[in-house]
Amino acid sequence: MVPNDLAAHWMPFTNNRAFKAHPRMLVAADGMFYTSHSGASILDGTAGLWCSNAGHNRQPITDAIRRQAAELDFAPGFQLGHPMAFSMASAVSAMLPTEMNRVFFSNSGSEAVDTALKIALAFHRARGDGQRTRLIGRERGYHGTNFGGMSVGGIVNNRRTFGPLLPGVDHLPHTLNISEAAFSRGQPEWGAHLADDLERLIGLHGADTIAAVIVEPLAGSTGVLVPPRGYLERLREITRTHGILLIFDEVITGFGRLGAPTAAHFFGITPDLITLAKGITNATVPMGAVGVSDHVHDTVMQTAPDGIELFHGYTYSGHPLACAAGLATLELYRSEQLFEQAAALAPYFESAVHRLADARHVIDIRNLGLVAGIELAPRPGEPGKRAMEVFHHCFDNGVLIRVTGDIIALSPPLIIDHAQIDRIVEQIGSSLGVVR
Ligand code: PXG
Repeated sequence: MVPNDLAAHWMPFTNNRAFKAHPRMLVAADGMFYTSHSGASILDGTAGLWCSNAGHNRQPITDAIRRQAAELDFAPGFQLGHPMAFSMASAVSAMLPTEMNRVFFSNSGSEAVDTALKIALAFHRARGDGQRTRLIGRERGYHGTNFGGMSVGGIVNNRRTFGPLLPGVDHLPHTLNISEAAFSRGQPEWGAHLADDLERLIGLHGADTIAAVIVEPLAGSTGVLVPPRGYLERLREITRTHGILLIFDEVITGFGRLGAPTAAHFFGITPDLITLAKGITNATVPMGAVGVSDHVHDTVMQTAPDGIELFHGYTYSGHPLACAAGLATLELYRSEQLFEQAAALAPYFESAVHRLADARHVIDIRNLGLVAGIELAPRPGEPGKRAMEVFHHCFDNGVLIRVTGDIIALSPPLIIDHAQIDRIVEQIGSSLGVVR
């Protein structure tokens, strides 16, 4: 083994050639900080990848994983069970809206999304409505990288290489409009009418062909798209009227990101299915989940013939280590009141990020909960370059941010304090002063 040979690892969503020419490695993490391979301390402005919500190296979680590995490392989950999976499902469902009492486990957000889409199809078929197979996503939506999620997703670079994808998919328009809603604080006033586009798609395809609509309540990956006031309410109303299931992809918004257990709580809107991952185990062990409303679950169960009711699952659905990590994580969120803490921090965070309104290159800032997007004007002829240089400059000066295109996205651990928020904002400000 050659420890410093970088060739074999084909890195995900990475400019491999650039990285391998100039590697930036993380070798340790604790609380709000990473340690880089050169020993530098890096303030984590992104909770890893929107996932280490309680901060890093939290002892109750790492202890639980250690204990579980020594006690029951793995148990088959098909036709057999182990107690932690049932406890974890109960703990997750207790955190979900009251009508949502069933949980199906996967190992990632992508798998949670494909699971939710399949459950939606199974639901309609169970009702004798098996012609409802169409799935509606949204432009600029990100639902992971498996075929279902990629198909309902709305990111051209993630789609164009991989053929025709799922048939029978259509997309709503995205909700970002900088000319109407620049520098909005919280939910923009403009844009609720964009949900009415669903009526157009229903007119085009027929409601009786549509199984589900999937959206991120707040779109993270494609640059922080905050839902306009009234938009999600309207989507809920239209889907309910037409017997279409509504799926909230809460892989990012679940577990306190908006200062509530889920975005469904935050917005007061209950979808039929919720996809979760990331913060479910504080990102320590891979795990995803789908929260399923009772009416969806019961319909599938009640009409299934004797035998396996849903032909779906993964070797590692409800893996013991993930369940142990998840139970310790949910308990930590509760005992430290981290969702409430995030809600309390949100106004300070909002004022801090909006201080960058006059910084060089900035054309928009938008925020909700502990999420912010800072959009830069692209450098002519070099889209994405400017933000990538800001990313590198921040990293080399001890602050981890995330960039997508020319948008900076911030999503710090919920344990961040005021001084650390200021530090991140000041670093971005000075990096913006340096890049061309
Ligand atoms: N849905 C949503 C809303 C996501 O944000 C996924 C599904 C897929 O999850 P997995 O666990 O399969 O990766 C995601 C993932 C970024 C970034 O920087 C965001 C994600 C992943 C990696 C980077 O914005 N979100």
